[in-house]
Amino acid sequence: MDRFPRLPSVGPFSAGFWRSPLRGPWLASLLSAALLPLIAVCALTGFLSHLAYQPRLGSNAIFGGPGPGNGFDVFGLGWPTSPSWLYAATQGLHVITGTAAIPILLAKLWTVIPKLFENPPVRSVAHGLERLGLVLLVGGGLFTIATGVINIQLWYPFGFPFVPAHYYGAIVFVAALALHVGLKLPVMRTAFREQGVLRPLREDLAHTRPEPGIAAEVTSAPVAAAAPTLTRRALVGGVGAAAVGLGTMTAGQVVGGPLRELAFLAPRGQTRPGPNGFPVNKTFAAAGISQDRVGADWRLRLLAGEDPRAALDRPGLLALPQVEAELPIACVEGWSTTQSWQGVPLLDLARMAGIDDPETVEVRSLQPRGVLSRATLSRDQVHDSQAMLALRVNGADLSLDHGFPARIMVPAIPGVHCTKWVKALRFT
Ligand SMILES: Nc1nc2c(c(=O)[nH]1)N[C@H]1C(S)=C(S)[C@@H](COP(=O)(O)O)O[C@H]1N2
Ligand SMILES: [Mo]
Repeated sequence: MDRFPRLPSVGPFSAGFWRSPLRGPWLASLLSAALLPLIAVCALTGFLSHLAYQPRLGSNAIFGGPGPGNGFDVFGLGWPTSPSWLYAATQGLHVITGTAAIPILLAKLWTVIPKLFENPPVRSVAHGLERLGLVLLVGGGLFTIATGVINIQLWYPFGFPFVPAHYYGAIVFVAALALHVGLKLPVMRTAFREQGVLRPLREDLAHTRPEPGIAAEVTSAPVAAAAPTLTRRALVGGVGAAAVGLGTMTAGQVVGGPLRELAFLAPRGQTRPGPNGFPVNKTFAAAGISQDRVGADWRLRLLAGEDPRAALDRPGLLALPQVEAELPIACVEGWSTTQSWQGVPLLDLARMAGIDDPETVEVRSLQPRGVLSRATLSRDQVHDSQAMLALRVNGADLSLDHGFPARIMVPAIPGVHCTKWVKALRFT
C-alpha cells in the first residue's frame, strides 16, 4: 500500500480526534433518508421552473440561448395555463423543500466530517474517484443552496448571474448525488438492518452507546468515543424541528392569508392594508421610469410583427370588454399572492392588432434595462381566456408599484413574466 501513503496522525487526521458517540453510518443514513425526498422534490420543481420560463421563446432564455432544445423542448413540453396556481405550487415547493433541507444537510455534514480527514486520504484509485465525486457533491450542494438562499433574500453580491449559476450548480449536485446514492445504498441497508431504522431513537442517555460502524467499511463511527451528552432522539428531534420550522415559515409566504405572518424572515412576507397592499417585487422608484411616461400621455402600442397597428390610452382600454379573474403572482423566489384582477383579454388586443390567431406575444415594458423589460408568452398563454392586460386590482386602479398603467396577468406563469408598466404588445 505504499502507493497510497498515510498522513501523519495528527489533529483531525488521527483516529482519536472525532469523539462524538452519536456519529456513525446509522445517523448518516437516517439523515440521508430524510434529505433524499426533499432534494428530489426540490430538484424536480427547479427543473420545472426552467421549463415554465419557456426559454425557447423570444428573449425568455436567461442562459443557454433561445430556440429549440432549451427548456426541455426535446420532450415537446410546454407550460400549461391551468390550474392557475400551478407555478405558485411548484415554485413554492421548490423553496420550501430547499429551505427545510438546510438543517438536515448541515447535520449530515457534521455526522460525516471525520471522513473528510480519512487517513490515508486515498486508499485506491476507485476510492480516489469516489472522493472526487464527494467534492462535487458537497461543493455543488452547498453552492446551490447558498445561492438559492441568497437569492430569496434578494441579495445579489456576486459578479455572476444567479439563474445559470444556480442551475449548473444543481446539475453538478444532482449528478454527483446519483453516484453517491448508488455507492452508499448498501451501507444504508446494512446500517438500518443492524441498528433498526428508528430503534436508536428510543434509547435514553444512559443507554446511548457509540455507534459500532460496519465491518470492513471506513465509517464516521468513532474509534475512541467520549461519553454521550445528548441522546440520538434529541439530536434528530432538534434537526427535525429546525427543518419543519424553516419549511413552515417559508410556506407562509406561499399559502398567504394568516399564515403569511409566519414568514417573518422573508423579505416579501409582509403585506399592508388596502387593495394594492400585497407584496411588491420591484417598486416603481427602483425601476427607474420617469413619472411623465406613466401619465395621461401613456399609450399602449399594439404591433403585428414589426408594424404598428394601434395605440390606446387607459380610458380607451377601460372602455373595452373586461375580464376578471383571481390569479396569483408566483415569484421565482418562492412567495406568491392571489388577487382579483381586471383587464382586457390579450386575445382581444391581438385582434385589434389585426391578428386573429396569435402565435406569441412579446411584452415590452417602459422599464429601460434588464431581463425584466421584455417577456414572450406562448400560444396557449395568449389564447387563455383569463390572460389579460390588467388595469385594476381588487376593485381599484393598479398602484404605480404594481405596474400602473397596465401589467400582464396570465394564469400559472412565473411572476417574472407578469410584466409591469407595459408600453407595447407585439403579436406574431
Ligand atoms: N417591468 C417589470 N415587471 C416586473 C418586474 C420588474 O422588475 N419589472 N418584476 C417581476 C417579478 S420577478 C415579479 S415576482 C412580479 C411581482 O409583481 P408585484 O411587484 O406587483 O408583486 O412582477 C414582475 N414584473
Ligand atoms: Mo419574481
